[in-house]
Amino acid sequence: MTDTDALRDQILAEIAAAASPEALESVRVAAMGKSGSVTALLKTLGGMDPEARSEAGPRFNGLREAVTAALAARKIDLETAALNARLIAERQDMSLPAAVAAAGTIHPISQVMDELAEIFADLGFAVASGPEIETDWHNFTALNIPESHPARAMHDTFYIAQSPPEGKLVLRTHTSPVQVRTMMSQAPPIRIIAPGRVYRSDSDATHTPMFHQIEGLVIDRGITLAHLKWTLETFVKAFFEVDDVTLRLRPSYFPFTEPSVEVDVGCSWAGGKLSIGGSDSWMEILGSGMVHPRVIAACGLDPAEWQGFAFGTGVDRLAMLKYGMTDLRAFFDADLRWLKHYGFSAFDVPTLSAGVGA
Ligand code: 2NL
Repeated sequence: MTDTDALRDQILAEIAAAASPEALESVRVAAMGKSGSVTALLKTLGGMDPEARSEAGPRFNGLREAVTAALAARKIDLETAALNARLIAERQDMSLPAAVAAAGTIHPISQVMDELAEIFADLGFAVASGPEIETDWHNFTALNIPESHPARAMHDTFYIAQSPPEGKLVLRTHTSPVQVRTMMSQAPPIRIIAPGRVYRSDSDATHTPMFHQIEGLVIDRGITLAHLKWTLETFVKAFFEVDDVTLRLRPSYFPFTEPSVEVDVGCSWAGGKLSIGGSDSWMEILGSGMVHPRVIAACGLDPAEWQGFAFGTGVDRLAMLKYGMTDLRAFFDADLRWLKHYGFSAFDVPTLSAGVGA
């Protein structure tokens, strides 16, 4: 055995014994680095006579190639082993459930708002929103309720004490100012619903100082009471999931509509339980009418060219009628047991088929 063979066997044994990429790198530097053993051997070729060099050259190069190949092979082995170890350590069980069940529930008011948006979106209505602190002009004056008009007192308004001199600020008493703003900023035709919080200074078993309202507005040419009746009928059928609804339109008065109608839905109380449909009994569900020409003019449109209808109702009341709650105040108590009982799953798509009538 030559010295070269002995050196090769020693280096190959060190390579085989290297247990980590760092250890392998130390072996490589000790053999092939600038002052490594193989490098030193190769350097001696320069000082040999031609005969000795032609014998030693192939032997030394054979050594270099064997060491290079063994280093490369061991490097791959160590990298593969490291990757396998990592894959085992970071193993994920893909069959485990993605998440634990959500603890919270969707509040019935949010659910009903989603249902309403869904129903009216199908009819071509967009959802509009606006500020909850309003000018007295947008909340009252534009709606044909002038200062000193008794209708202002009807609304139990919360006034903001620090109002600017150019006009009093109020907490909006209805979502009508959203529609006023839409008429002033968008060209007709307009088809919108305006759901949201409204405020009135009133508090008992059936009134809370903050409650939720939804109003709807259509402005176009040639709009009549017939369009209003069809729209409300289609809405009530979809919301209460009944086909044989009967609506009763009663003459009424709102300053912002002329004529004004209150809308009752036929229902029955068989077995002490409310069900929508038929005409045994009547339940008032909406106020509505043809938008007053003065309101159209106040919003900058020509009432000779543009007509429309509007309606408004309480979201909290609609939720109670559909899902069977009896006390309005419980909506705002944040009682977890109530929310678990009446709330909806966060993963529910707002379907129209979860009500007591389903
Ligand atoms: C009700 C009645 C109603 C309207 C709201 C309205 C809005 C504009 C113009 C004309 Cl911008 N009208 N809204 C019309 C009739 C009735 O609400 O009982 N709400 C709880």
